[in-house]
Amino acid sequence: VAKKPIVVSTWDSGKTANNGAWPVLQKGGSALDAVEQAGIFIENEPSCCVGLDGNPDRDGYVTLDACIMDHQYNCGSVVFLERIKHPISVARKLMETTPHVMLAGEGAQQFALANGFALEPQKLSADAERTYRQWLKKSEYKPIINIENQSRPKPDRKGNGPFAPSFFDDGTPNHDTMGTVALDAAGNLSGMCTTSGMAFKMRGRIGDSPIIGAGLYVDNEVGAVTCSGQGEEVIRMCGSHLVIEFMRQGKSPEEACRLAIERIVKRDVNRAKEFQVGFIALSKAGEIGAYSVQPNFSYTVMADGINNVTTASKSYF
Ligand code: SD4
Repeated sequence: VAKKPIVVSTWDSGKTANNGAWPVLQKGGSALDAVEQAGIFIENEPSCCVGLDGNPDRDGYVTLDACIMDHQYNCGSVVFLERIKHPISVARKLMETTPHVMLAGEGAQQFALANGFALEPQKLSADAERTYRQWLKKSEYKPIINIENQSRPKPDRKGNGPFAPSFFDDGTPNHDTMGTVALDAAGNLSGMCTTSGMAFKMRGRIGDSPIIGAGLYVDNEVGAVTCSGQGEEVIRMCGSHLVIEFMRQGKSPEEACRLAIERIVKRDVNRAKEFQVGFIALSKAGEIGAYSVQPNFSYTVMADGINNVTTASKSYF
């Protein structure tokens, strides 16, 4: 159990997200403000996996999904959003100023523009452009198992940078999502998830990340859960909500994540060898747990001002 406030984010690049959240939490700010800042920080990070610098869909367009949820079941989500830098803030605006929970595509973009968000140029980052061109040679959609830490070399193209970018030197896409959950000094939980989605997805494809109950769920009586990996597998089991319900039944965060992963794998164990899903869970009491299908699912915990990358100690395979 870590001392609150606490912020936990997926992957090594969770360090950047946590760095956005921490100043808010440290000052006694709300978990909601903290997770929004986490989203903004990671959406601003050019060498990381989410936001407008992420990988495009198979037609060459970056389409973004994000959601946010507070301690009172308020939630907001935007999907298939193009040319807007901070989908997480659009999701929050939607949550706070409209009766709706989800907005898609053109409507989401219109809403963003009406609320003062700028329309960014339609263009790929240099890295995404290079990766996309390479992908076009075969144009084969094949989600890559997200793995960081020990099993692959740290893929730093420029020879620096503390975390894995959205693709490796050989052009293989890495992950493309950031999930963050936080517990503030007042004892309230919130969470967010932001993504450019699986690289080279079909145009219009939506994963789990912006779906409340799949990529994110917060129940202030119980805990906050988010995840990363193959979104379709998470959606069919309502992954994050499932973890919360196991926690409500008294399971620890790690056990709850394990049970949800087992549910996902059980559908087809052989197929599960080909994909990754990893959950992180933070309980109301400040316990943290994680579990994944494949080994080496990393996440980053910040408490007491220390931002620490760790790897889920257990996985299904
Ligand atoms: C998706 N869950 O769009 C996201 C992808 C992801 O690391 O998590 N990548 O399905």
